[in-house]
Parts: sequence; structure tokens; C-alpha cells
Amino acid sequence: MKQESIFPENFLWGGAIAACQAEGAYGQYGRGMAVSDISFYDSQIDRQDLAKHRNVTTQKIEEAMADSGTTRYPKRHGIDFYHRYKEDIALCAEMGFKVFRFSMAWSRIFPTGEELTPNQEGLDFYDAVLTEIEKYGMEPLVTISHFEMPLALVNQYKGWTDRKVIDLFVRFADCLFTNFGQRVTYWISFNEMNAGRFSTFKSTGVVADKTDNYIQDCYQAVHHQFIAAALVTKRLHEINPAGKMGCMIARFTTYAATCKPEDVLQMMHDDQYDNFFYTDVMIRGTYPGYMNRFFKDNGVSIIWEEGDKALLKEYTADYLAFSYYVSNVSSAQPNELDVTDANLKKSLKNPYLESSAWGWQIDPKGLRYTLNNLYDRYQVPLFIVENGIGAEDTVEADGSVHDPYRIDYLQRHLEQMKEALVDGVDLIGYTTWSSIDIVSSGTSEMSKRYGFIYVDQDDDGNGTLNRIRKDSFYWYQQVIKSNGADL
Ligand code: BGP
Repeated sequence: MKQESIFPENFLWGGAIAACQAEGAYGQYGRGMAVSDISFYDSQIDRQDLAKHRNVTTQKIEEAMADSGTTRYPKRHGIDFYHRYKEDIALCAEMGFKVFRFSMAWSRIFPTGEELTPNQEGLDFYDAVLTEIEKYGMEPLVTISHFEMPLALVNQYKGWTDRKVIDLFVRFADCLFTNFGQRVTYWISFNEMNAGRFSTFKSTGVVADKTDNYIQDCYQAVHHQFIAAALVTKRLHEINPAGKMGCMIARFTTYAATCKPEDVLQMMHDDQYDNFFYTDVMIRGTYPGYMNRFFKDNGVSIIWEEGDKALLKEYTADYLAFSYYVSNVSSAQPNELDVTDANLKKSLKNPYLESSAWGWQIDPKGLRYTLNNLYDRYQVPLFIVENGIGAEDTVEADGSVHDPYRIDYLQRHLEQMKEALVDGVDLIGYTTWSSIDIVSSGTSEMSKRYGFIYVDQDDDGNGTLNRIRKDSFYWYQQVIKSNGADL
């Protein structure tokens, strides 16, 4: 008997990619250098020597890559989405996607971030991508900034640390809304806005030379992003009142290492400082009181301008988007737990959870906890915009790709999403990370594959770039067809 689906009738099933990990066409068709070009290279060299990154050029990157003895530079190609977008979008439509998440690269529209007129080739490309998405009846979900700030703004202003960048970002977003605002309902201002704190070259684009005021720079940069997010929300609603602006964090769901009160307090602080601070400001519209203590303890003094408080209060996000990969463990004192990677953050290893090949701990029940936790706190629609497992997939002799581990991972997370829906959570969509194999943002690897579609390219950028449907492609096709009834 057909199982009744628990997912809402208009649930937005889909998958995600990001320009800097998929497009390729670096330095072509008018695209300027972006921080993402550095962050991948940055993963190959000593991250501490930030001065090296100032005024970096493609040639300097090539030299540094050669010096470091690695040719791992596949991001130059991404997966050539720039030329293959029609094929890729058609494959996603074949799976039955209702929504297609992607980003529009700032440096493809304003190469240095300061041009007075946009790069028409960039606008034409994203116009063509949207036309393809519309052809299959899918909703576009557009991330305005997915770790892709023009590098010139980092060199000129130290990224978001300079308030001037707010106006430049608003001009970029306004250009997108003016050109595409009637065709796109769902937007996200910043991808994983809480990531910048853990990686200099991610969303903050802060080039703080590890001087004393580094943490001041970071939080002043985040403040400027908050203001920018409010202003683009305001602008979107002026251009298209039906438009929905989402705020987005990497949800570092946090558990206490023990039931010792000190550990529980540490968990509370980690959750507050690494997660809730960002969504409290962008959904509740004010800085939370617990940050006063954090700023005082860390010597941070945010510089506010006239009108900032009113902006944050009036232009809050319409929905809460988040990525979920792992859960983290907090402890207030040294303990015998090992340390493990956990998507941008280090975490203590949870002895009750298994790990992926890259050490990311797998916690499907943590997703149910996260959904309840976020919905109870904010009472706004939730959208999971990244969830998936990075794994080494193999192409068999007959050309098939068997990825039961990916089906298992996604199946177990979808089960918990169903539980959360029964718990009363308002969950409106799910875009897996990723629709198709693309370059890893953290390690610049192709071998860390997330997609339903295999792309023939190795870590050094070699391969035919041919696309192959994995077993999970057909599994997800049935999940969507049954609206989540057949997992
Ligand atoms: C998130 C980013 C994505 C993606 C994902 C997987 O933080 O928003 O862009 O990269 O992490 O991480 P990785 O590609 O490093 O495995």
C-alpha cells in the first residue's frame, strides 16, 4: 500500500552547488579573482602567513602551488558548470528536483567589486541558467554570497572589515534583484555566515594579519554583514514583495562531553557564540545579551552607526536556512576524547557516532534535535540547504557507480526530518549537498564526492568531465516522486 507522505505537498526537494566550486571558467568571460580562488590555494600553504595572500595573482598562486609540490588545483575547472549547465540542470530535473540551489559569483558580475556597470557576460550567464531551471519547472534558490567575494575588495579594504563594502554588496545584490528579482523567490544573503570566524577566507573575506585586533576585525566584519543582510532584505522586498530572503548558518549542533554542569555551560556558550549569535541578530533583529559578555571578555567593541539598530530590527530574514553535516562535542576541561574535524570546526570525537572517511561524525538524530531546537527558538520556516556525505566513489568496469553509503546517510537523515515534521517543525525544503560532484571548499579535492552524479575529474583536474548517474540518483528520484514516502 502506498505510504502516506509526511512531507508537505509543496515540499521543495532539490540539491545545491556553489559557483566557486562548480563553474570553472576562472578569469574568463569577465570574471575577476575571488577570495575562493585563494581559499582553495590557501588550503595548500601555510594559512598563518596571510601577508602572502595580499595582492595575490593567479601567477603567484601557480608559483606557490608549484613550490608546495602539489598540482591540486582542480578549482580552475570547477566541474565546468559554466559550459555544461544545461546538461547538469537537465539531470537534476530528471531526478524530479523542485528547487535548484546555486550561487551567483560577485566577481562575475563586478570583477573588482567596484565597477559602476556590471559585467554583461556574467548577467547573461545567470540569465541562461535561470531560463534552463524554469524550463523544467524548478524553483531557483540563489545564494548571493557563497564564499566568493572579489579578491580586489580583500586587498583594498580587508574584506568586510571596512564598512564601505556594505554599499558595494548592496549594489551587487540590487543588480541581481533588478535583473532577476521577478524570476527568483528564494534568496540567501550569505552562505554559512558563521563560517568566517573559523576560516579567514570564507564568508568574511577578512584578511586580518593575525594581529592583536584580529578578533575585533572579525566581529566588526560580521556586523557589516548583518547590516548588509538587512539592507538587501529591504531592497528585495521593494523590488519583489513576494521575494523571500533567508539567512544561513552552518549549524554546529553541540553536545556536552559529560553531564558535568561545566560541560553543559560550555555547550551553551559554544552554541550561543558559534551559532545562535548569527541567527538571533538576523531573525530576532537585535544583538543578544550573551554577546556583551563575550565581547567584553575578548576585547571586542563593535562600531555602530546611526540607524544600524533600526535596520536590524526592521529587516529580519524571512526564513532560516542552514547546512547540517555533523554534531559537535563541547567540554570545559581536558578529557580523554580525541579531536576530530567537523566541517570548519574542530570538535571532540563523540564515541557514540561513526565517522565519514574525512572524520566528519554522522548524526541523523542530531538533525531532529536541530530542527526542533531552531524552530522552538525562532518560529520561522526552516530550509535545510546542505546535507550530505563526502566519500570516495568508484566507477565500476561497467560504468556504474554504487554509493549505498550515500543512500544510507541521506535515508537516515530524511527519517529524522519526518520525525521533526511530526514534532510540528515548519520545514519547507531540502537541498542536499551536493546535486553533482564538485570541488571541495575545504580541501580543494574532487575525490571528496557528494553528488548524485559522478564527474570524471581527479584531484589534479585531470579527466573527461563526463557525468555518470550514481545509484543514489535513482534512489533520490523515487524519494522525490513519492514526496518522501519511499525512502
Ligand atoms: C560547507 C559549504 C559548502 C561545501 C560543504 C562541504 O561548509 O557551504 O560549499 O563545501 O561545506 O564541505 P567540503 O566541500 O569542504 O567537504
